[in-house]
Amino acid sequence: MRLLPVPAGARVRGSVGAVPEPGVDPAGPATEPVFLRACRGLPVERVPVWFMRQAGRSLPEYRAVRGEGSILQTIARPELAAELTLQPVRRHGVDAAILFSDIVVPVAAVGFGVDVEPGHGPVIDRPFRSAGDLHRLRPLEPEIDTPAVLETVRILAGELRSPGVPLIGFAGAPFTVASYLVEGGPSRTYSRTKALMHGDPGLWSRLLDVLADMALASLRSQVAAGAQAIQLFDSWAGALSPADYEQRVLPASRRVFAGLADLGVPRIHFGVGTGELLGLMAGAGSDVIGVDWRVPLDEARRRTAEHRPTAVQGNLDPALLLAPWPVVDTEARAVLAAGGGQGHVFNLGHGVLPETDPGVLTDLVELVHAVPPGSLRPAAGGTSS
Ligand code: 1CP
Repeated sequence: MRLLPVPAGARVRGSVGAVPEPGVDPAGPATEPVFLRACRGLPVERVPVWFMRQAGRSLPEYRAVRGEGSILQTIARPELAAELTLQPVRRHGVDAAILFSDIVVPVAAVGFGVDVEPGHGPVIDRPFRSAGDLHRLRPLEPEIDTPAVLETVRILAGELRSPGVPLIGFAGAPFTVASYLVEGGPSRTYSRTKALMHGDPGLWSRLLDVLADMALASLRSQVAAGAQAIQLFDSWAGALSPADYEQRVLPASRRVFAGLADLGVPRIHFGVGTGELLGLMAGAGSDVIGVDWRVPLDEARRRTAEHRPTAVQGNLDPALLLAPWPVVDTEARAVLAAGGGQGHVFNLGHGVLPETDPGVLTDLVELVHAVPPGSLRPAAGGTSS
């Protein structure tokens, strides 16, 4: 497949619009993309925006080229994966691209026996049940085990250089990946996972350590190949009590963030339903805290202030994109106001729903870009407090 270049300036706003001339931006180097500056808490000329699951079934051009079968096969084709990553950048003019991959790619790559069923999610052939399963999770050697992913990152780093749109690399956090391995697939209760966590704490902590090493190796390799920021998805951490999270999950995630510190790229930490965990999650050491729609961003800043993350990311309820536009407009402006205009990366509270009208996403990007950050009241209890 031939990659279509990102047309200079078309919808890609990274290099057009109200960007100050080089050298006159008090925020620092005007050449640093607005998404990266927002992640670092620096002043911005507009609030940057991207969407979790921005690639995918909401886009007709995705359905046109994606084909049948498991997305693992798609991820194994660098030109196709790069094209799918670029589609939402071209269409919506978002301020960041997210690599087209999946959180189960590293465990699949070391041969644990994982597939991703269309419309369902990851499915494990032989779920993780006992200490005997640990040897099935050998250390990840990214250049050998996931060469296609790294080739995709390299292609994208080249394609995105001139529009100045950063690429976000990602990995699943140890808990969320462990939940798939132990449950055997998506779960509502995480009962087997919690039973293992409490029934055999030693094995649980060894499992999380192995998965932390894998996430770290994968993320470091993505950054080395050209990713300019990373996100650790602990999507299902919200299923945990604060005590379980703190004692049995947080240490492994903290190790992942600490192991990335020397790279100097913004590190984002995200989970769903994590309102009661935000303070603890901030203690894992990310630069940016991703927040779902249940907690307003100014309140999220208060809950995480002790650890001084440089930015918050979120948090419009993705379901609201199916409501009439005036609702989207009002709610998006409320998110912007709570975000306070600085140290805020606009996003949804979770991934784009497949039934979302892509035109609404494009209009939402325009709206976010049109609101001057200076007009947004400073967030109470912000990071400077
Ligand atoms: O634009 C993008 O974000 C696309 C890249 C991407 C990302 C960031 C994909 C492709 N997957 C992911 C991460 C991912 N995968 C997460 C963390 C983000 C989140 O919370 O949504 C999780 C939990 C998964 C696991 C997974 N893979 C699920 C969830 C299952 C569950 O437990 O409810 C599903 C449905 C998949 C399949 C998948 N991954 C990606 C796509 C485009 C799809 C759907 C493809 C298909 O239906 O065939």
